[in-house]
Order: sequence, then C-alpha cells, then structure tokens
Amino acid sequence: MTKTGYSRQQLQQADTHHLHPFTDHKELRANGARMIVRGEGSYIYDTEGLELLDGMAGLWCVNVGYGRKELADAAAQQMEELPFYNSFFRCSTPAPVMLAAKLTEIAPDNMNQVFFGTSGSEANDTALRLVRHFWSLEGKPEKNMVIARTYGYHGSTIAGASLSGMPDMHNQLNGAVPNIVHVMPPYAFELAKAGESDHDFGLRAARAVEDAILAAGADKVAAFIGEPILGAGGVKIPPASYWPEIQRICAKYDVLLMLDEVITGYGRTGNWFAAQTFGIKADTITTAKALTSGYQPLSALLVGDRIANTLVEKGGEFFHGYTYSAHPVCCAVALKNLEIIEREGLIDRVREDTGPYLETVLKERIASHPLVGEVRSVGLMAAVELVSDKATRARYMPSGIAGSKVRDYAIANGLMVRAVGSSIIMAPPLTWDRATIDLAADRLSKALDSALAELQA
Ligand code: PXG
Repeated sequence: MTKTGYSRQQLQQADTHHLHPFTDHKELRANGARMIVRGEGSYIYDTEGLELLDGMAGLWCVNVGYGRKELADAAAQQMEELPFYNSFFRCSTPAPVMLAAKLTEIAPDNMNQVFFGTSGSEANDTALRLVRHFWSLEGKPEKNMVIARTYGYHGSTIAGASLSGMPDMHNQLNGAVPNIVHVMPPYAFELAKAGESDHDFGLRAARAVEDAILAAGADKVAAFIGEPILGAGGVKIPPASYWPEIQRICAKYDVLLMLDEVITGYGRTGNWFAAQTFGIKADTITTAKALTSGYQPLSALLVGDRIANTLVEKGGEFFHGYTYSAHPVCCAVALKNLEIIEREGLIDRVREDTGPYLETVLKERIASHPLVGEVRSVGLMAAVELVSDKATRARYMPSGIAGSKVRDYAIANGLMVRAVGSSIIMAPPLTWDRATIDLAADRLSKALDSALAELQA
C-alpha cells in the first residue's frame, strides 16, 4: 500500500488509461510501470518500498533534491494569495516580475529580457518564432532557416521535434516545420576519424555549420540552435575547440546563436549557465527544468539585447503567448529554488568539489571496466560509453542491449540511471556529496559486472 492507499496493482490497472510520453503502450501494459510514490533528498521510493538513489534528478531537473518544504510553502503561499492571474492586457503579477529581474542578474550580461512558458518545448517554440520575427522586423524575412544538429533534443511539440535531430521523431511528424536543417553533432567517440585530434574534430564538427550556411546562402540563415552539451542525445560533450568556432562562424555570417540550456541551466555544469562554463555569447537561451527544480512546470526563454531591442523598438505587438506564461505559482517556486541554490552554494560546490570528484571517480573506478569505452563529464552531468571491445569501440548487438542491461542492473542495485543507446547517463541532484558519488559508483560498478557476465554468457 502507498501513502495514497493504493496498491501497485490498483495503480497499474488505472494506468492503462494513461498514455505515457515516449512509450510503447502495448509493451508498457504488458509489464506495468514502476510506481514512484515518494522522494526525499537524493532518493525516490516505489510502491514496493524499493529505495533508489536518483542518478537522473527526476528527468534532469530536481537540482535541489526531493522533499524541500520551502518550495511547497512558496507554492502554498502564492496559491492562497493569488493562484493565478495572467500577464496579458497590461497586467502582471509580482512573482514573474521579480523572477525576470533575478534571471537577468544571473544570466550572461547581454541577456536582459525573459519570456515565460511552462516547458522547454514551449520555450523553443517561442525562440523559433522570435528569431524569425526578428529577421522580418530587420527587413529580411527570407533569412529564416535554422541549423540544428543530429542527436539534438529541443522538445516534442511540432517545432521542438522539428528542431530536434532524432530520426524516429521526424519519421512520425508527417511534415516538420520547414526550413530547419541538421548537421553532424560534436560526438568524437563515434564520429572522429582515426588519428584525428579532439581539437581538429571539434573544428570539423563546427565547420559543418559553416558548410550548411554556405550551401543555403548566409542571407537565408536565421540562426543556429544547439545544446552546450547534447543531453537527451547522450551527454555528448564537445571538444574545447567547438564552441569558439561556432561563435566565430555565427558572427561571420550574421547568424543568431540560440542556446538550449534546458538541461545545462541552473548549475548543472558548475555555473548558472553552460554559456558561462564554455564562454558562449548567445542571442537566446532556452531554460526550464531546474529553474524550479521540477517542483512546478516553468520555462524561461532568456532573450539577448540584440533581438529584444528590435522587438521592443520596431516590433509592435508580438502575437504570441500562453495562458500560463508567467504563472505566479511556478514563478514563486522558481524564486525560492534559486534562493536555495544560492544559499547552499550548490553551484560553487559542483564547480569546485563534486564535479571534479565525479570526473575522478569515473576515470579511476569506471573507465577501466572491460565494458566501458569512454567516460566523460562536465559538472554533474556524465556519460559512460559501453562497448564490446575497448580497442575497436565495437558495440554489443542488438543496438542498445548493453545500455538497457546496465540500466536494469543499476536499478536493481538501487541506482536510477538512464540509458541512451549504448551509453549510461547520469545527471544527479546538485546536492550530492562525495559519499553519495562513491555510493553511486559502487552500484554502477556492480551493474557493469552483472551486465558483462550476462552479455558474455
Ligand atoms: N530542450 C532540451 C535540451 C531538453 O533536454 C527540452 C528542450 C524540452 O523540454 P520539455 O520541458 O518540453 O520536455 C528538453 C527536454 C530524456 C528526456 O529522456 C529529456 C527531456 C525530456 C524528456 C525526456 O532524457 N528533455
């Protein structure tokens, strides 16, 4: 029985009326979902009382960990005072106003405007509309193509899926948003040529963007969009040469730079934003997830001065917005969440202590495992590549089998991780300390051993 009084069986029965995201429904109904009923600190609990160390912070979002009463109180207080009022028709409410001001304080210097939505997908829809509108206002409506990347993930609305570089999603779209092209991602582990240095590979991957600009003509290209580190596509961390080259290319051809920090924002890489970690100057920054640590659905599109000035000065009315743009309850929770992150020094800790510690632990304890082809991390965001042969980087077949086995063993050992193809991904709460990282490494090592034994059987 759960605290709610329902057994797993009762919940699974009711769940047959629930269409889950990214799910094969027939398979789910045959096996039933794990029912997570409670969270506390770094742990989640299911109906059977299983305690899982949450190596994914929910879905890359619960940065301050579970069970924060302060966040519940902030929501309750706002609900009692004013549960909702809109920001249309010359109205506003205090929480989003104060949040917007706070965000411009912690964001890169040129980011002084914020547009709110409730999800990363919505924020990217806004970003796409905004960059195209910007070029129209500048008298260049034909400058409307956006360059994105294979393996990129930008959401699941039609614009989000169109910007994403996931072939399976595109195949189901039956018509993507026009004028979006995809180029290679900076994924050295699979795409670098024999003998090619990381530096050279980074430049080559960036120049795929230049090639796309030249192929279309710079006067046709509105923007490039990318995650500083590809997240859902498998924590693919670009070589140090990549972002400076992208920046140079965007500047040369006057192509706007849209950063998608839905995963990397709010401390994950050891700074408020990965733009600061990698030194990227963007025109828009999409954020969501950890803005509220997942306690409420909220996104914030940070809009740079160049776009904002044109929008404000030349734009007239921008015909765009959502009922829940600037939702006061979500914004009140976000303000409190940012306060917690600051008060507890979580970002400095990631940058100076736990981030480097995680990197060391992965290198010293995980990288040498016979199943592991590479480990990589920035801050508290990591990937472990699984191979059948360390030298050739060959994979176990069928594709993804090693990832799902390691994930399942990790869960059985009390560690929630995510598999992306032949890799294991981690993005834990920023509250993890060294002892928690050690515990996660113990559980992951055991999972690697068990999976290897089975794969070799
Ligand atoms: N951009 C990025 C970089 C994301 O990671 C979105 C946009 C869309 O956000 P919303 O809030 O609309 O989901 C995301 C979302 C996974 C997984 O399995 C990742 C996301 C969402 C769901 C699953 O890793 N990222």
